[in-house]
Amino acid sequence: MKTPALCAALSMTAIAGADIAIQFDDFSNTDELVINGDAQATETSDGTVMRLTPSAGNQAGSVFSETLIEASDFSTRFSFRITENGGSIFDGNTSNGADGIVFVIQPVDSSLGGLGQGIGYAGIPNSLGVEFDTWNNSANNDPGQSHVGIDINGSVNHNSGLPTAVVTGPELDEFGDRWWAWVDYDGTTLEVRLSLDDQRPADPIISTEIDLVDILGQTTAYIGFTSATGAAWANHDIIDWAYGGFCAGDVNEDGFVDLADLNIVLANFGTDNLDGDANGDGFTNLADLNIVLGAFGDECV
Ligand SMILES: [Ca+2]
Ligand SMILES: [Ca+2]
Ligand SMILES: [Ca+2]
Ligand SMILES: [Ca+2]
Repeated sequence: MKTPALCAALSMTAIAGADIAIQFDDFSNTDELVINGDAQATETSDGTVMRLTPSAGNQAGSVFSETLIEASDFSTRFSFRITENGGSIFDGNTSNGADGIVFVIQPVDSSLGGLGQGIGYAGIPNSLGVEFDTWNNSANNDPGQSHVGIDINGSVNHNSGLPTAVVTGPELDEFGDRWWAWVDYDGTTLEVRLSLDDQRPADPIISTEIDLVDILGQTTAYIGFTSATGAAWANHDIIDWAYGGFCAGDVNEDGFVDLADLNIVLANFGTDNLDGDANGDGFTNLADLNIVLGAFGDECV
């Protein structure tokens, strides 16, 4: 399949950018962030992290981009560590770290939601949250102590009738581990991946359809994180973070647009096989080939 046109297109791929809007390898420089409540950059053995809450009771903190950023589609990757869990144990929990971390997209840079079970997110309108919840609150229909869920419009109640999703499995309540998370939204489907190493898993733990622009009421937003503590607590640290446009050409979803993706598109070319369908229109054809070539060589965030 070595047509002259294809070779020419491949040679141009060096100009393709990954469209990364936010990149923090650490948080020694927070000039481009708005930091609210009890959050502050803190030196730890992981380097200078963004400590959303310290290990103390009734804390709440948030951090957001200082500018509005495109949110109609996106990919983001971050790692976090929750340490020094302490406080009371009740409400069906078996250890005392609380309350977790929420990745949040919403339209006000100073937003900070409720303490404790609110995870710093409760009550923020026109918002999407991906919660990494470490404390069982029966009042919120939490499925157990450690879980990952999608929150909409400031509600942390998993039984609110909103298009939320929640899964158990990752043992966030082991505490002390470094977790890597990936959240990808192609304009239709939101996917969440989680791992104890920096290798992006093939399969998401959550995949759910949402209309984020409808939720936000706009196409741009402030992007960041919230956390809180209550009668139980922990340090909630974001170690590193990147955010950019959805990596459209990555049809095998391994975090890179490369020869593997090109081969998948070519192998399915002219069919309605979705494996090579980069633009989600139900067909694998020239439009998808152009997307892969346009992003060829990109590493997704
Ligand atoms: Ca909870
Ligand atoms: Ca929850
Ligand atoms: Ca790929
Ligand atoms: Ca297509």
